[in-house]
Amino acid sequence: ATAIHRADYTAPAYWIDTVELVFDLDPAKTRVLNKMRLRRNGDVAPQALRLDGEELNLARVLVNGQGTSFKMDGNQLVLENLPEGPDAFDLEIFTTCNPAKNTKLMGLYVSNDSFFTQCEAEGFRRITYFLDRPDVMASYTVTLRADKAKYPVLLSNGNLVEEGELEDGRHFAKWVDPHKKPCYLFALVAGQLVAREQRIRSRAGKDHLLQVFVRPGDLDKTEHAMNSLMASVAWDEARFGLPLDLERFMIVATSDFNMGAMENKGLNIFNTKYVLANQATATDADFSNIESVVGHEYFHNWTGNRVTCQDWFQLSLKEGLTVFRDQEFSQDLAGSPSARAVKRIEDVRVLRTAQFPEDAGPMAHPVRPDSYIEINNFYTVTIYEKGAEVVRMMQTLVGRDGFAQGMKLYFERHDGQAVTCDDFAQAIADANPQSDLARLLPQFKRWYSQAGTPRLHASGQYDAAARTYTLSLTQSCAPTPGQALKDPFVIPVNLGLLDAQGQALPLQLAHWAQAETGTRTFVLTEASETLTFVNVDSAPVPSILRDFSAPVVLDYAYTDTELLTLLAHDSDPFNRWEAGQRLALARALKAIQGDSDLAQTPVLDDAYLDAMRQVLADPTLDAAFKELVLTLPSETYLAEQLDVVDPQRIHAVREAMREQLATALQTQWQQAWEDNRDTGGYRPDPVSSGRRALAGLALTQLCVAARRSGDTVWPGKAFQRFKDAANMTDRFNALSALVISGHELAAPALSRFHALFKNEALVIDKWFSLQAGAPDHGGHVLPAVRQLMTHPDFNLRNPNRARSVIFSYCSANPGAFHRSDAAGYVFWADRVIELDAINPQVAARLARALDRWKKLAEPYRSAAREAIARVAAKADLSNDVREVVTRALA
Ligand code: DPP
Ligand code: ZN
Repeated sequence: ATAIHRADYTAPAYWIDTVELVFDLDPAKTRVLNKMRLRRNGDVAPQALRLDGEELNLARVLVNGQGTSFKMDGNQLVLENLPEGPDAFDLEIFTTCNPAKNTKLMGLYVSNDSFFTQCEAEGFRRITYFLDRPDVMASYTVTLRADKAKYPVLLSNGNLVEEGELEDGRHFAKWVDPHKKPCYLFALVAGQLVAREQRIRSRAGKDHLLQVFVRPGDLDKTEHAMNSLMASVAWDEARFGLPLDLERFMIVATSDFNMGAMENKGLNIFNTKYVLANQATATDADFSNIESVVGHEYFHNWTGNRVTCQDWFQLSLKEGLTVFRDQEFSQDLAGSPSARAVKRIEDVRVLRTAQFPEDAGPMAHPVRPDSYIEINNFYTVTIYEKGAEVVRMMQTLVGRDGFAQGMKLYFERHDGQAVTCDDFAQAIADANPQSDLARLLPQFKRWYSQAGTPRLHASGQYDAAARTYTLSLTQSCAPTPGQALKDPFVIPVNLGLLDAQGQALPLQLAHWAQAETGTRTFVLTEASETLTFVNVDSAPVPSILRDFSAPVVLDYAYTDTELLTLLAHDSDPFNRWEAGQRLALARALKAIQGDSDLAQTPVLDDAYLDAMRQVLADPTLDAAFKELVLTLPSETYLAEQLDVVDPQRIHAVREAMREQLATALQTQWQQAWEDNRDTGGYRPDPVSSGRRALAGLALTQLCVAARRSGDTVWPGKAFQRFKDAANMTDRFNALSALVISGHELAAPALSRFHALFKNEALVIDKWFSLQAGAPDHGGHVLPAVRQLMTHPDFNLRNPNRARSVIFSYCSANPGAFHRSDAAGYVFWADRVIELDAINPQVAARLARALDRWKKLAEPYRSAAREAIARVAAKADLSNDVREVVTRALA
């Protein structure tokens, strides 16, 4: 496998204007007739046509209806004797493939007796020979033929123009997509499906048909997805003036899917996990994820499909922007400032627990990478979530209206094109010529080219006599693979100052005519800068990086007193939450780095516990916010703060903190439970789901406290709640409380849960995941995981199921995975190898579980390296896994 470099990009030697595809669908042998109209790209020197293909059986190639000579070069079909000159010519290729044997779930595959496709990034070449690159955009006409009884529904992109009967019980459907598209947006679906339908009229007065297709029996779980789709259509028109450009927009759910969902033009294909929900089977988190993923895929229709990527190095052009859009969508739907802040905190938590480690590890890469071996490995939190932060910073620098203007210019310039991240940034800047973004654009774009999480070091100096406050800001960024030195970034720093009582202080720089109140954005561009504020009446507490205005680590030596002030009074909810996290973090790190006996020396002091008591009892705070503040930093986040990681010590300290918080705040937890246990008729809105989240945390804490005291009342109540709950959120939270607290009632509850939901695959995923992710008590989790893998419901070939057991253990349960006997790593290596033979994309994700092995303390470090080396020593690894383990060992 060789690396592909961004610098090597050249335009395609041929354009494909039209594609006519005819499929004879059969699980074991599907026949594909591909008739294309091509022409030479006059801008490129004449050369052979090289078409990509993978695992195809080639039967025939015709040029302008005549047989022609061709040769194979690896996976490419090479045609050298094509008509010369600028005229278009026809190329007809006839191939067959075997969808039933396609366990990679890329290209055309069978799931539950239906056909689905996944073509992003390079799956179309598994369907037919093609110029499988996003800058080749063509018009598609697709005819599907299949047995009518087995495959009554036949779908592809665009509009249905014809359908009818064929002989032998077969039928056909013909679809025409009115928009040109790159082949990664091609899709087809065939099977026994039913649809929820909704007709809508847009603001512009156009009528559209929306459909959500699922297997018969799942129709009662499609209402939320449809509502989310309607909300998405309305939002994109209202916020960005972007209408739905198709008469018909379809979503189809499949239970076998590598990713979350896919934005194929007019025919989105979704993992069932992000479509199916009703209150009996889905949690509030599921409802919220469905809303954002439906939004995300829908928003791609403009940011991704109408304007697509020139090459896959530009992936964040569509993904960072579309994540930003789905985040804004969810925030706008959430409504209240508090609910918006909750969403922001959740998003930042993902960034910090997943992207920051990626940026500090062996797979670190810029938002726009310079090279890759396997593009599937670059669908990362850096491309998606950090990419979204980069777009968010642009909006901060040009303002919300300025950003909307920038988007408008972007579409005016580039609609129908395949473009680059530069083109996007240029459009936003050009629409805002007076902005800091326009002034600083080349430097700002370092966010696209430099990997690594910058550190922002801040320190403050108050001069009482001069009534000045000097804030020094210094930035740095650690080396990442291939990038030893970094130039300074453009960092928008949202700032406010508080006095010791928590009142906002006016902000006034020396050269300002007057003071400002509230939050101001200061744009840091140098390695070091100082801000001197004048007319400052008392020593301020700085509230830095409000709303997390840049994806950086902020170092500021806050005192406890300052943090308590921010926690109690900051007008910025994000920094209130952050202050609480910093208080917990400082205590956790001290205990982790010390060697105290945790049974003797409490990790948490009264100052912290009192502050948390006050938060819990504060009637002005929303339950959702309280739940976030009262949730301790994760083990993964704690590990990232340390140079040398002892996962067992981290786990022990965090568990001790949890127990202490549970015991010391029992009265308040009981009150929180009583106040929030009944949220009335189920609605997945932010207020009531916040209340359920807080009630769930309270119940867990009360069961944890009971474990300590031996009390049986709260576990009994949790069991009762588990049995009586009127919705999955409450039921699952009660079950989790028993599992997390390690109570003996967990076992009967788990078996009852399985019996209740044995026919609901997504609920059974939760059942597996909860057990594989449970806090380890004396090493019990790994044997339990091995046992789960022998359960009749376990199936390694189904990505959701594999993730629910193996990933929940290896990637999401550090305290159970990092065992001093190395058995967790042995298990990991075996599963990576086993999965790689089935589905390399999923295997490579699992391979990333040991990304941060170099930080581990002994004996974990050596054992982890040995496990990675064992995987790397395997001769026939996929490119996907090979790239991950090679980089890990480098
Ligand atoms: N493009 C898909 C998404 O992020 C993933 N392949 O929506
Ligand atoms: Zn996307």
